[in-house]
Amino acid sequence: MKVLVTGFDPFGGEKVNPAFEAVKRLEDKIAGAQVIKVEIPTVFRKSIEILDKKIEEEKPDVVICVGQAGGRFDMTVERVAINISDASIEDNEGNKPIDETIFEDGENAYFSSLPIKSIVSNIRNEKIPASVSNTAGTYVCNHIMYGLLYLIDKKYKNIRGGFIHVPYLPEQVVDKRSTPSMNINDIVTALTVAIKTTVETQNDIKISDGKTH
Ligand code: PCA
Repeated sequence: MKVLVTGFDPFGGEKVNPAFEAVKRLEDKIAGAQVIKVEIPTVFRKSIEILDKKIEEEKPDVVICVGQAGGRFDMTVERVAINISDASIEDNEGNKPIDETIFEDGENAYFSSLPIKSIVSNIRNEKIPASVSNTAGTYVCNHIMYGLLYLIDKKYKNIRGGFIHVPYLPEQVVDKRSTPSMNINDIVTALTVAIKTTVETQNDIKISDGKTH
């Protein structure tokens, strides 16, 4: 089995992105699966084009995209991506789409095809905080998750894919009061668990991890 894992480059004035910092530290083999790691620019459209090329080239069985969610305290496994971009800041090439449809011929939303509940449960078993998130936002992370699931729906039917957001690293919050962070080793462990769980789980477990708001 082959797993393609992507991590975004730094954006929004940060010097690092914990997503690619963690992705590049992953083992090359996890649960018997080959792990391919790739850095993706935080740029609307281009990020999806690069992902598409990489999928074409590598023909993975699983694709997991990873991004930074500054301000969140835990690992958040995204449930859904929506067909809209509404940027609050420019991307790394100066794009700032407002209420823009990602793919005209796509569904309004796509659900992750990763075993999200099993992933959350197994990360928590490692004593690392994790939860299911019901919004990946409307910036480049939602964009690439939507693009990935659109591509899977349109041309890579047998691939399972989804998205995981990770908190800031401690070094990023030195000058941000009361902002949560997670150390790199825990993020790497949590992503490793997510990959292992996806490789080993076909049917997700049914446990509640919903929210009232
Ligand atoms: N996080 C941003 C885009 C790139 C990243 O790592 C987001 O959550 O949209």
